[in-house]
Amino acid sequence: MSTMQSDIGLVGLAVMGQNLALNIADHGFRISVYNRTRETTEKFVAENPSTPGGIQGCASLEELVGSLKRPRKIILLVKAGAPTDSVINSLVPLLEPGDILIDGGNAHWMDTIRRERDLRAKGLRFIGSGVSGGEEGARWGPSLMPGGEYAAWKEIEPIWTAIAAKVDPATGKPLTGASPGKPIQGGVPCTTYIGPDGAGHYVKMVHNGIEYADMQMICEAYALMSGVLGMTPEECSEIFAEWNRGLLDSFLIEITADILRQKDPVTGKPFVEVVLDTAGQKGTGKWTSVNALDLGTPAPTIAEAVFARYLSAVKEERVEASKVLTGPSSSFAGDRKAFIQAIHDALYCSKICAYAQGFQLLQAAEKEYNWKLPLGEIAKIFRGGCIIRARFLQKITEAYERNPQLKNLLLDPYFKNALDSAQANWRMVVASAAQHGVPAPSFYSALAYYDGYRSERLPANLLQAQRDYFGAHTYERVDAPRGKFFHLDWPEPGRPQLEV
Ligand code: NBP
Repeated sequence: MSTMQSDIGLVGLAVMGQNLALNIADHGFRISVYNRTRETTEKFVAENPSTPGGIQGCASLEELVGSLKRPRKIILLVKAGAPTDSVINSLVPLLEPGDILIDGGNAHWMDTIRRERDLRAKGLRFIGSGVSGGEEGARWGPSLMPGGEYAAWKEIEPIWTAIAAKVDPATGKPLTGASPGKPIQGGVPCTTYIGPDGAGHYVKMVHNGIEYADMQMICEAYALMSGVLGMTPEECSEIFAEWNRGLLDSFLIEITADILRQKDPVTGKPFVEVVLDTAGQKGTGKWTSVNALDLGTPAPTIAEAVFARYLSAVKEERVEASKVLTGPSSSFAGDRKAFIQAIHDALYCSKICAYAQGFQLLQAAEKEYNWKLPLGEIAKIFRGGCIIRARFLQKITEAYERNPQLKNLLLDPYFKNALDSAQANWRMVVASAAQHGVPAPSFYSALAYYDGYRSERLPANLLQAQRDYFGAHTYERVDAPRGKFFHLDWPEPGRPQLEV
């Protein structure tokens, strides 16, 4: 065993743990690593003998804890849920007051709130840090969303800012080109202190909810190109590649262009045509939607994206239904080029709405959990490393810089103008999708959210009257102050109207 003390430790050497450990060691920090299955640790250390910082393999948690500088800092990258609690329980007796545990897994934020509170009672510090960007992000620079005690954050900040993705300060574009032992130098790091206890994991969850919507909207654009215009995957790929040079420039559009031109190595057919149309999920989109319902905040486009995956999952039922249920059989007779531009605009407008909903949810969570979330900074750290990184994020950053009190992104002048100029096309695409029977739930829902949010008066007046009628739930009047409730003594159903 080496006598040299490590800067940080890491437990859990699956995909994320191995890549994050290499990233940390590349930045000159010495790291001790431990994995429950010992062979994994031995193989990993043997395969990576020389990194700038050095990697020390540990056969036990005792050895790991003993190898660290004080206060000890240990990252957990094990399966979220019970395994995380199990590792924490094993570590607690080995630690000293002031030591810091950092959970980099996809924990539910309420678990993080609980763990932080329980560990604080034991004199230990706990950071729940969202880590976004998958395997590639972990290796070359993820977006990192840490929440917990501020002083504990200050202890890990030098490592977090070193290993995070970096963006160009002038353009906001991610800096690329890192290689083993040669990480990116300079740039603005994609990490910032998010807030107390579960705030970091909460923001990571909402990031994932937005990611669900982003992916679904791109799929709908593809469905319209193929379903309405009859375009081949290769033709769609060219359009996405072109869009990636404009306003929609983003990681997800870029990989969509790649995927659509990929051939299946077995059959030679376009790869997407041999992939079964049922989507899986790990639950963060559902958590986001459930929490939006709990907090009473509209996030319909994010929820639609989750429901779209559920609908995709009932494949056998859909195959049966397709033989029974009918739809329109209209063919497209318009200007194809103009329609493609309209799909672009519909995607852009819907994307603005999905982000507006995600950020509105963050604002609701601030009130619910007593946080002060740095919304502009959050948009900044999404610009690099993470799955939703996009040129567009720079505009959200600028919106919050212009007005830190912004109530909804739709109200920012940049986004208002974008919606003004693109909405005719957006409406046309939604109408065409309905006319051609192509399901585009996130486009529809985003448009309904936009129209609902900009409505001075919604039909909730009738709804409230219905509630008062059958349940005496009371109603507020347009000619009385808000918060003053009335009840009408309704007649029995079918009886004559009340005399006035
Ligand atoms: P997994 O989520 O597949 O977890 C596997 C790791 O957990 C292995 O190291 C395994 O050890 C360890 N583990 C388990 Br399972 N039960 C354990 C226990 N009771 N005690 C100790 N160790 C235990 O790994 P991953 O895909 O690398 O993800 C790690 C975390 O990062 C997860 O929370 C995940 O949600 C999150 N995340 C993943 C991604 C991604 O793209 N994969 C992105 C962002 C965040 P073993 O080798 O002995 O079985």
